[in-house]
Amino acid sequence: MNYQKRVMAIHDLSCFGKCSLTVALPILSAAGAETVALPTAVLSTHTGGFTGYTFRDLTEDIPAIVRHWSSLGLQFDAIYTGYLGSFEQLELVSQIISEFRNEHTLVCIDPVMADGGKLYASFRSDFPQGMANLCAKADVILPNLTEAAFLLNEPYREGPYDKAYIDHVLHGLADLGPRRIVLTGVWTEPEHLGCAVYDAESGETGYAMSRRIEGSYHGTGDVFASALLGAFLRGLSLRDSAQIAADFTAESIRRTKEAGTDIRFGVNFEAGLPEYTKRLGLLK
Ligand code: PXL
Repeated sequence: MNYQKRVMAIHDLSCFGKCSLTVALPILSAAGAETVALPTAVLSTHTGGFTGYTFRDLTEDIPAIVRHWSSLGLQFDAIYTGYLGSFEQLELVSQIISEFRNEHTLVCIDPVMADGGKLYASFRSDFPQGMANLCAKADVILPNLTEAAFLLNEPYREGPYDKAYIDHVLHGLADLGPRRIVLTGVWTEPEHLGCAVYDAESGETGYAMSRRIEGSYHGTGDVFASALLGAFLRGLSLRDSAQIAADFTAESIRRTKEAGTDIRFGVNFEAGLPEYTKRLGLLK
């Protein structure tokens, strides 16, 4: 009854700009999970639209941190990864999964590497193949449509999308290995934006859509993925978790747009945390 789930969150710490760990920690805490942070790098800001940011790579520290956790006998209910800066980190994460996975561990990989049809500038063109190999070890992956195209080594297609194309992408991604797929950035008409979810075991596909709010705010992929994982770890279905995460993200964007905040500064998800916690049944 009082069992608290423990998540290993493997992301960078971008000090300013609300993404990766600064988003994953508060959202997973609001979902009642214990979050153990494995920082892959420390940056003064994220890399989206800022210049002159600092970047300290922590790849060298990871093996010793993990060895210490191992010596303590720590067990994890989930391993959750986001932005990974190098091939070396892909390999390290793969080793961490092999070492810490047990039959109850959910491995959730957000293959952060691309958006809007383009690979992020910091990644080499062979990175997607390395990420596809890592995704083969996941239980759940959450690519956007650009990342999905790179994982499948197919050309990126602009929306609107039809269900036949979405099914093709979902099935192709499941063929890489993960049983559950959450494909983000899906839209069939301009008013709504959301995601498609696919469970390869049951063969079921579902959609979780929200009203579209224009503007490309930084860190929303991390807000969505963290909110979905938090809900899923509470025992909600993947589709219901996706709907809660889509609504939480859309509401955060709406609030931020209304405030006129610089799109690089991230979204005001904090104001939505009480409502999120309520929807998970944790607050009256
Ligand atoms: O939100 C994804 C992300 C995470 N971490 C860093 C980033 C980005 C996207 O640009 O730059 C450092």
